[in-house]
Amino acid sequence: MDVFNETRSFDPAAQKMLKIADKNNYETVWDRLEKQQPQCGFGLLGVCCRNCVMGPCRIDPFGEGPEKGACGATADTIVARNLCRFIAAGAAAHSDHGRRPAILLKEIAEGKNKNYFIKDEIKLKNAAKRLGIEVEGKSINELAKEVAEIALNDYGKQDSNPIKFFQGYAPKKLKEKLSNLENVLSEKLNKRIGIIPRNIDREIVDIMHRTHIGVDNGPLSLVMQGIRAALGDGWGGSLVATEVQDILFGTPKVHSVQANLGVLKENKINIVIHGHEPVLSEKIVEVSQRPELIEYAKSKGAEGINIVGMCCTGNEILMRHNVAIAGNELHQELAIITGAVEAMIVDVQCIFPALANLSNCFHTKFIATSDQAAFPGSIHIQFEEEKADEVAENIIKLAIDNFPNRDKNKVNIPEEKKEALVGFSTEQIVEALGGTPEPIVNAIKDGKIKGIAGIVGCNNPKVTQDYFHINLTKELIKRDILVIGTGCWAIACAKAGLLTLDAKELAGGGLRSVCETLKIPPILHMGSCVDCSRMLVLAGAVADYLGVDISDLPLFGSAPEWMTEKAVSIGTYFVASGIPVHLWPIPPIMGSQEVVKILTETAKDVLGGYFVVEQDYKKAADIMEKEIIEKRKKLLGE
Ligand code: BF8
Repeated sequence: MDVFNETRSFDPAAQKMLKIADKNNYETVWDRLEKQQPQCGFGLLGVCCRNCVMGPCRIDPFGEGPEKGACGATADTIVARNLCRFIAAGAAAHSDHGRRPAILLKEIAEGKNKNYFIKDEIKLKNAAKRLGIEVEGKSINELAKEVAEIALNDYGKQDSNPIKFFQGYAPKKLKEKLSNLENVLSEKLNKRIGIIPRNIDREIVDIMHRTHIGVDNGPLSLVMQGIRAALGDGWGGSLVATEVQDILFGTPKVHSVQANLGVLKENKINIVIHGHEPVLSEKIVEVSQRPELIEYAKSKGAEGINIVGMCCTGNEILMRHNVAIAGNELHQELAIITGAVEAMIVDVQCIFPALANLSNCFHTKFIATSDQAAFPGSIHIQFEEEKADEVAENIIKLAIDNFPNRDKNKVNIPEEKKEALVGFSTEQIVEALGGTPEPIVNAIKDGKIKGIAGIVGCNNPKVTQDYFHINLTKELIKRDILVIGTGCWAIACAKAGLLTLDAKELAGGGLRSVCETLKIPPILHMGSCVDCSRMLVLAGAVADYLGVDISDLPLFGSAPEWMTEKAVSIGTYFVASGIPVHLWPIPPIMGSQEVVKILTETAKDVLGGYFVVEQDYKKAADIMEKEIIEKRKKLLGE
């Protein structure tokens, strides 16, 4: 038994690969994190300010050193400003992702891009209706242009009205609640407070402005702007990404794929697509099936081309195609260490720059493709939407040409892989329910299901990889709580074999019977991290169906192994939409009692959602279950 590697990952495939890494001195994220110890205590508490060059300043949390920065900013101000900048970066990453497909949709509608076409006309029409567009008598291209223009306008308009995506998709009570809260807080602080997003980009710029030295120093005012930017992500940028990608590439349908490093094939050209944006990877999947490329692969001694996903690009592709997923965030280096990857193709977000060096230990071509992302040491092949077919073909050919360079002595593909049922878009869940949320509502009323937990987020080498994800999920289904989720959590569950109909055996009796009736697993994969918007839309649909606020529903969120700024944005828009959220590790806010109070107590009073931090998965499940039971009772008037 390798205890050391068991503390690094819960995944047997990862443990095997880490052994190989140790033996051969291949450096991984775990090694680099170890070298960072001890990490900066000021940074961990959020009390370090680098927003001007009178600094960097830091506040002594024990009251023995400086209590204020050079400008006079207190720990409360500094922590709130840092939190806001975290949210701004996360919301920017998600929302900028959404902009690309929206621009592409417009270009297709105008006939300017012939590489792509609209796959899901029903989704387009539904989106148009939601956005208040008259559908009758219009062509598909006319509708696509209007939807794209509304989306792009939500990024760029200068009036103060709510963004159209929020207006069209958010449930009634949430809109009322946030509008009332704006008035109440404005009166209380004697200062105008806005919470409903006016423009997806503007709320992010607003944060960068107000966190500049000498602007907003009020913790509550700052946190509210953070919430506004996060709502602009959840009900804006991420929602645009999900909706438009569904229109372009098809709304996911339930199907089965395989997950974990065992999906790499010894006899095929292995191409790993990693990152977040599916525009190029959709093309790679499509082009890789061309007979002439398969023949070309055979001419180099391979039996074919094996495209597999990693992280959220992987999730996007797996949701819409029968494409296996090699792993989540902490698997990205391990995939290369298998020695069997001809090319790792990356776009944006969550991609370790360390992949460049590691690839040099193998024959793997590390190929960057986005104009926004540079990875020193990588090969850059610029992706352009209008040349998508050509770029995809060039990349695949490069991978094929690299096959003869594979060193058979270095190939170590672990056998681990599991079947996983995926593709649970909101539409598929509603379809499984027979067209209305009624069966789920009834199951909650009957007590067969206590409520629903949405789990999201990353891996973080500070937490044993997948340990919290898997154990919390099992604990929740055992307690008759249906679990839905996205991102690296979903991949963790897929690798652990939890995304199957058989997983109902691990569920409590009530949830098991619901799974049997509806023929669904007790754990539903809803997509990539931008697809957390699917969870919002689903929660909103149930709230509107019952005529209640989302905060009245027995729901709880969790990000048990989070690490990115995007995860903070997601957690914040869940909380702002009325869903309490559990987090582990602790976010860098503990240096301010006031910010902690706003996020854990004030938020509960005014939004219904709030944050809670817990390191132990059983205790986290206790907290979630208790709240869910209370909400359920209240909802039923018990
Ligand atoms: O957007 S879960 S590590 S891959 S941030 Fe990144 Fe976190 Fe994974 Fe996807 Ni989401």
